[in-house]
Parts: sequence; structure tokens; C-alpha cells
Amino acid sequence: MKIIHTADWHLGQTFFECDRKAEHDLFLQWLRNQVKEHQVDVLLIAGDVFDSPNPSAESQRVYYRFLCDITSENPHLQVIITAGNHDSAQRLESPTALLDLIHVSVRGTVRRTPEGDFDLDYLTVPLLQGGVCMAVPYLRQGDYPAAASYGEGVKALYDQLYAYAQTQAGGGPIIAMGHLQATGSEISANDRSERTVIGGLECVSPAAFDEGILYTALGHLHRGQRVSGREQVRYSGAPIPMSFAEKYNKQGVVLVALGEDSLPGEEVTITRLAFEAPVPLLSIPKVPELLPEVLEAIAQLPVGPVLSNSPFLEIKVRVTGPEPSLRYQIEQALEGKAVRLSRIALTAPEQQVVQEKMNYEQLKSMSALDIAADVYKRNYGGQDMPEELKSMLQQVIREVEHEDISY
Ligand SMILES: [Mn+2]
Repeated sequence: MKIIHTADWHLGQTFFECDRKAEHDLFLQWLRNQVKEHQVDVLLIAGDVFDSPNPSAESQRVYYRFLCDITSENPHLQVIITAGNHDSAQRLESPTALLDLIHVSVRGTVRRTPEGDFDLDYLTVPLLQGGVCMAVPYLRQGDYPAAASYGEGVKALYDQLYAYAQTQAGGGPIIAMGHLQATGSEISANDRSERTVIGGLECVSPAAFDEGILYTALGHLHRGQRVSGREQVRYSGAPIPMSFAEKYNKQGVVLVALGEDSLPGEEVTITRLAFEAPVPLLSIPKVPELLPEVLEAIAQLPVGPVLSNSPFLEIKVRVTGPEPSLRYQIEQALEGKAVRLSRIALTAPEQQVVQEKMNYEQLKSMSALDIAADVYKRNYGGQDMPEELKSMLQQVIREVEHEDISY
């Protein structure tokens, strides 16, 4: 049995206001070719199909077009899709009646039986070739048994489900899916899209995935990787980089071949299929420099028309104080260059100095001016806010306080 594991498409994502449809189209075309070429039996999409719980009509069209094409090109293909934290679980599930007809199973919600137990049968998707898939979507509070922590609750659900899956597999293989952050995995630095919504303690131990599960297909982290050294518990990673923090990630999908008998302990062959990002992410200079050096680096960029595959550009500038004309100067320098400016990242020379974090109570007790002065200090290497700026800001604050602003 051959499986392709992918996740975190984030259809509809805009990259600093740039549309990414062209990139997604190229990826989906490539994926169609891979499924055909490798004669894949099962395609697993482990969550975050869409970037938003309320995807645009265009994003939905791309998604359904893909499902229609891939299933008509491969009549024996089975597709199993789970919802991620970015998806609307209910919305993703809503066309189930039609999708079932083309062997596409979608699991977004965790349901209860009339007795109030978890509906394990709903999450256990039979594989057309024999065996089952534990199709677990992103789990929200109430989707798992009561436990001391999110991680323990999630593990308890996987344990229940695995016990049930064994009764349903008929001796065939058991595979699993999940959309979660596993302990022992690396996240991309500063990646907002990977952060979960429940707070900081939502890691799940890889022990949640029983050794008897032949392969666990995970989504949520955008860097493809195995988890805690376990080859058969993996993140496929996102097919295109979702932020500059991901520019060194290798994108692609995972091809999994289960042996003849597909029994636990049997050899499973895992291959990464690399997808070359169609739009490069460019970050200049190598390290943040002062504006004159930055402008020089910009001058080195190739001249040409801006196309839909021109690189997304991040510019890293070191600043020692406010520079109101900075953006203007950079934009002027970029005239005629074959790049799309996405982001100007400002750093101050001593920003690395560890500064004490403040809590909400402390912030509430400070005046707006003190907060601004503190932020200034943090952003500009410990320098105090100049008196002139302070008095201007004070005036603005006073004016605002005297206005009746309704939100
Ligand atoms: Mn996610």
C-alpha cells in the first residue's frame, strides 16, 4: 500500500498582502503528478487545508477542483482529510455526503454517541485496501477525555481510539493522523501560523502514538521532520514556505510504502518527495545593516519586471533611532528591481539584551507615555526617548484623552 502524506497547505494565504494562488496551483499540479507516478493508494491531508476558517470562494474552488481531478485521474485512490486549527471543522465536513461518493473522507469534529462517549467509530476510517486510519482532527477542549493537561487528554483519546481501531482493522494495517504539536519537534522561529490557540502548554508526547501504528501522519508544524527520533511518526511540513522563518525548510510531501502484509513491526519505506518552492524568499543583507549598506545591497538586485514568480523580499535594517524616511528610501531604491518587497525588519544594535517582561497588571499601572518610553528603549538599544519626542507624544495623548473615542 502506498500513501502520500501532506498537510498545512494554507490555501488562500496571502504573503504580506501578496496572493499565493499561483504557488498553490503549481503545488497541486505537482502533487497530482506524484500521485499518478507513484501509483498512490491513499492520500492523507493532515489539517490546515485552508488558511482561514472562512475561506474565499476562490480557495474553495481550487480545493474542490483538486479533489475532483485527483479522484477522477486515480479511480482507486482514497483521500482522507482532517481539519487543522486554521480550518473550520464543520465547514470542512459539510460536503461529506458528496465527497464520500468519490472516496474522500473528511473528519473535522469529534462526535459523541447517544450515551455521551466519544464516537470512536466516526474517527476510524476503513482503508479500501484493508486496515484502518485513525483520522483525528485538531482537538479542541471537550474533544478529549478530562485530564490534567491538554497533552494527557489527547493521549487518552488516541489510546481509546487505538484500542478500538485494533478491533476494526481485521488484522490489516493501522495508520493515524493528527494535527498537534508533538514534544521533541522543532518549530520555525517566530512563526505565528504554527502557534496554537490554547496557550503555551499544548505539547503532546509522541507516546500517544502506539508502536503498533504503522505510520502517523502529522500536520501543524511547517518543517518536515520525524518526531523524537521515530521514523514512522512524522510531519510532512508545508508545501510552500509560510513565512521568512521557513525559508530554509525543505518543502514537499512524504511517500510511505507499507510492505505486502502491512503488519506492525514490518518494514515501512519512507521517502521524501521534494517540491521546489516556485517563488524564492530573499532576505538581504545577510545580517541587519545600517541604511547606507542596505541601499547598496538593494542596488545589487537584478533589474527587471515584477512577475508573479518574482522573489518575495525581506530587508533587514539596523537602526539606531527613528528614521521616518526609511521606507521611502528603500522603496525608491527598489524601483525597477525584479522583486516584491514583503517586509522591512528593523533591529536595534543592542536588542539582544534580555529585558524584563511585564505582565498585564504592571502594564495597567503605567501611563501611556511611560509605556511608549519603555518600548522606545527596548527597540533602540536601551536609549532613552528624546525629550522633544516625549513632549510631542504627551501632547497627542492629552488630545486623545479629551476626545470621546468610541470603538
Ligand atoms: Mn496548524
